[in-house]
Amino acid sequence: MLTNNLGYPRIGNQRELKKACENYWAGKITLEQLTDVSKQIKRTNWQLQKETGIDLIPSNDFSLYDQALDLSLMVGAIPPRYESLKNGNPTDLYFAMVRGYQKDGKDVTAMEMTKWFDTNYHYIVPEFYKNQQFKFTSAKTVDEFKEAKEAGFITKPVLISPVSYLLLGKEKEDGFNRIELLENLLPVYIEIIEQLVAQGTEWIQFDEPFLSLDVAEDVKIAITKTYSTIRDAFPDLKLLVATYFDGLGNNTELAASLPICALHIDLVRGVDQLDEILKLAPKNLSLSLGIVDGRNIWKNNYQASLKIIDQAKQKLGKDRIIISPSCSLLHVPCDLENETNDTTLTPEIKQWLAFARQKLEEVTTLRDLAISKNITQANNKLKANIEANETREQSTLIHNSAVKQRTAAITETDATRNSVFSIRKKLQEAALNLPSFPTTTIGSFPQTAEVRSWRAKLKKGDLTKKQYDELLKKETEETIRFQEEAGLDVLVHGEFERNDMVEYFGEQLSGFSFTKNGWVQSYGSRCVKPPVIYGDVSRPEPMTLYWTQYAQSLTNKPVKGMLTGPVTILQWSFVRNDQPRYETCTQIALAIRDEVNDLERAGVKIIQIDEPAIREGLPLKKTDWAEYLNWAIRAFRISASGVSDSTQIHTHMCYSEFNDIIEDIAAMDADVITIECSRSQMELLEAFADFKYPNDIGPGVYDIHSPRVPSKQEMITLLEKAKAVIPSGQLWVNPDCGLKTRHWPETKTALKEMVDAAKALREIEVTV
Ligand code: 39S
Ligand code: ZN
Repeated sequence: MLTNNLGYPRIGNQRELKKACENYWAGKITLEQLTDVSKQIKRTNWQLQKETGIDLIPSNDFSLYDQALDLSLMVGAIPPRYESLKNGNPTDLYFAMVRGYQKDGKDVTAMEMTKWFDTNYHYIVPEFYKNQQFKFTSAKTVDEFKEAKEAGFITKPVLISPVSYLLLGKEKEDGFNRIELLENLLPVYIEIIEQLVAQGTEWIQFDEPFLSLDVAEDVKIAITKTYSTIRDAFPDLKLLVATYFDGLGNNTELAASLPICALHIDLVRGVDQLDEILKLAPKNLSLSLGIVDGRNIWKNNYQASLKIIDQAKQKLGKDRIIISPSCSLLHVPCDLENETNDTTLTPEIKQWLAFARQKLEEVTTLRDLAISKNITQANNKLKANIEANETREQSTLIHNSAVKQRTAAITETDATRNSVFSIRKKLQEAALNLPSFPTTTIGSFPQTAEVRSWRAKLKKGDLTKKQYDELLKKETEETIRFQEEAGLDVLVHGEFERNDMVEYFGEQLSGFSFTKNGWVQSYGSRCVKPPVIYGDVSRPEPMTLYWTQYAQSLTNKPVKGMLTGPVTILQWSFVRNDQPRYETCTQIALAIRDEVNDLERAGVKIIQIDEPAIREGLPLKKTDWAEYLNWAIRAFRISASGVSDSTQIHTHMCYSEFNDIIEDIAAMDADVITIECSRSQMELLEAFADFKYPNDIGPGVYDIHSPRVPSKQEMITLLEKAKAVIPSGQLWVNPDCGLKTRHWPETKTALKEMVDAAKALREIEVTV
């Protein structure tokens, strides 16, 4: 019975990679220094996995930015617009593809980024063209295998499979289906495997996450073809195909029939697939049991896991079983032992948790228990595990009967605005008196190193709360003045007091706990520290009133109140697993509703409730969508429907394809939705147009995830595209996301250009 890991967090225990990348971009360190940091992280991770007793240790799970981008480089899928950068250093080309490039007379946009299935991780979307040819270009996979070997580790290279890679991408021209490119792509994979095998690779892991989704017939054929081709070329290679984030469903038979050595299944998300797969597994197939939750931070329940392992063991025998986490550990923080502050994370709660490193220990302990290896030690661990889980079940921290009564009493009226949108729109126009094509931003302004350092000093005690507030007031006032000067119509306070849009709210809600170092990669160098929801949620006090009111006191223009919505708070936290997610979400919805109502009472006329995560929360299989959408949309409506008709509710969404849930987005009934569109050149709007989306829309015209400054003309072009499909009276003008990751100089220039673009459109309106 082997132990296996699908992927380890690559940011480093103290976010070393994040810091090194950002320093490299700022020109503060050399490429060599960046490479050294990467090597150090990889080596530490391999070492740690080996010491923990993991048999199949992954390589190529490391990435400087993203594993899908790595693959695009590997197979030479470099979009034509980067042609002029190909002669320079490959790392700079790599970063230009995700950050854009605006230097030495060159001006190239970044590639699109979107959510990795239902996670808060973002990958870089491959771009495909008709008859595209692929070419073995980057040898990263091979180099990393060699690097590990030289350091004394024989690793299992991890690659996204060719079919899943094609499916993750997008056709950039009409007239073909990207799955047809498999024929051109597969030979490049064969070349890479050849090199790996020549280096001594025994096992290769192919990630095939689309096997957990509903897939079309041509995809199934492509998958079968892929593995039979590889099997024919490398009969002795041990191929492990990894599926995760859901059960195999209708693809079970297909998966079981593949000519591979081992199949990995997610038994956390899809425990009920085990019976079927055990029935279908042919004699030569091993099963990798994804039994330790790679998506959440709760301790494993050994007794429950052992029952499942035993069921598989009885059918397959111990030699055909591999014990694994359910998916890559990329989605959990590195090490619980980094949490040493008892007031941030109390010992009572800490004993219920396991991070990446602890999860690997769980994997080896479960293996030991299942085959009676190291048995005294393993039995002690089992006893401790039972005790820890019992303290959680019996803890008085978790249940609050007042909260439970309140969610049980919610009615349909609580989830519905007083009047329909057409009536609200007139009342809001009268109350706000905005011009056509009103301009606004999504909420945050640059979180400079200085602003973050004030917060760090406050935490250390080097600044008093009063000094900290004074500094924030000054920053907020300057931001209000800038927005007035730039001519924006609806202002925001800038959110300088917030560390993160979810963590900030969690910190003020009951039922939440935090970590000091529980970082998880979100995209590139950007990380988040998801809060831990361990108990019933309630709001002891107003959370945003102070800063919103302060900002409004500085200006006569309307200041928008900024909140994070219930689904997003749920989705971007580690959520308790002892009650259904909808129950927790409804509790959060009531807390946000209280905040919305307090803001209205304080005179705030526009309130934005961000729900960027609503799409990523969708279950992977369509049959499960309706149930999720039902409670998720209702939660948003509960939070938004306590206000009068003249109060304008905004929402914001980004980084997802929304086309397939457009009706549900409309059912949220926000007065205005601002939405990410600029990287995809307004593709998204077609769905809004086809459906005749009834309420107001602000399609983002400025891609804020790149330091590149768009020109007024560029934004006018995007707005013209929007105008062609959406009536002008419904259009708002705004960036496609918050500005917290940007610096001030580019932000100022870009926003002024954006306001000028809106003004140009108003002039055209007048002349017409
Ligand atoms: N998910 C969440 N939770 N939040 C989001 O905003 C988003 N946005 C979308 C989708 N998913 C999300 C895109 N993702 C960041 C993170 C995710 C993003 C976009 C941006 C981001 O800017 N993250 C920051 C980063 O990686 C960290 C933000 C933070 O928590 O740099 N900051 C803290 C603060 O400001 C702590 C910052 C910090 O690193 O207080 N402190 C230093 C330390 O702890 C010390 C500070 C100093 O001395 O300067 O070492
Ligand atoms: Zn956004």
